[in-house]
Amino acid sequence: MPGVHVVVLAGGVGGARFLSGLRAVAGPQDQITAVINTGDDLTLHGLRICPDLDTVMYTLGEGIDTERGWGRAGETWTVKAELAAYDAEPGWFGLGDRDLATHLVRTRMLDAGFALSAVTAALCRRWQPGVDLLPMSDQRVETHVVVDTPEGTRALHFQEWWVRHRAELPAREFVQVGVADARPAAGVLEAIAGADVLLLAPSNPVVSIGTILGVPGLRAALRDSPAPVVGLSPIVGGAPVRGMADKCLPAIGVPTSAEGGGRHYGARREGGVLNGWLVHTGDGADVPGVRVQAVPLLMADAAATAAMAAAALVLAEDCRSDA
Ligand code: FO1
Repeated sequence: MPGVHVVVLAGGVGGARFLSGLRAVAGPQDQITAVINTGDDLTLHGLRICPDLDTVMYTLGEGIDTERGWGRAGETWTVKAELAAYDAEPGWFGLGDRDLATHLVRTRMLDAGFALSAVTAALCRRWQPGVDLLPMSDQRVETHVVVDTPEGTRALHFQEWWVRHRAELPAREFVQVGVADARPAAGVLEAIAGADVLLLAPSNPVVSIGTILGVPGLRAALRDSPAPVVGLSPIVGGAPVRGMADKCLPAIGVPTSAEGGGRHYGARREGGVLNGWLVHTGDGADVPGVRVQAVPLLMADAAATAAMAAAALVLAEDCRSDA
């Protein structure tokens, strides 16, 4: 049987876990392309940091700190302490010594003129993630969060909102700075056009999947693809499994529910992107025009995550017969 090409849109921690489950159920002939959110990226101490790309690369490359879900296993923080000794701001974003090597190599290659997609491929030669790892765009897109502060309305970089303020400042709006001038990264449109299955990982629908779908041309590529599009709900039982989707969805007027998420992505036949929507067992979701199925969606361990990925592929085949 010829291999299947699965293209997955994903963010960081949830996306990385899901991709490891998908890789586990893929056959040797199958190909997986991961299109990763870069709206969380930031420049600190002169270094370009790509949290979601690194989380996926480290997770699939077996180098992730599984407790934190980000950064390297066996990490040390000597440079961080030295920076603090110099009062070198910001101190609220933890850069580990091992992790710094990734940012140094990435920044050097970007400064030499390599596109982020080429830099990512070079870094993956070390990590061998077993999937083709692509940034959503080779142009810089940065998510900023509009919040009210005692000093007035401010736009914070997503990382400052999430890491420094733990998303405690109510988000009024999310703005993807630079997205209007961005284009899908090299290889992204080709992968989507050649996909047999398209999946939206259980990542944040606003700042991860939403940011990817906001790159000009990307949403249209999904809709024009002959492949079925299946999404997995990141909201289980009315709350996000991890992360801050519940702090993001109200800002765009979407209920924090499996149904809200599915309706937000929308049915393909009505201008949205979904053919199928996987929700957690027990979560109802009426999403007109979309085939909804309930399966366990808690990525508690490798077996559960693999079962989720397999269910997504089965639903995609059911949807193919719909198309
Ligand atoms: N998250 C934190 O909560 N605190 C940190 O100090 C922190 C540092 C950090 C460094 C590199 C990296 O790749 C990720 C890091 N993260 C940290 C996680 C990051 O905020 C998230 O992975 C995503 O951006 C949100 O999904």
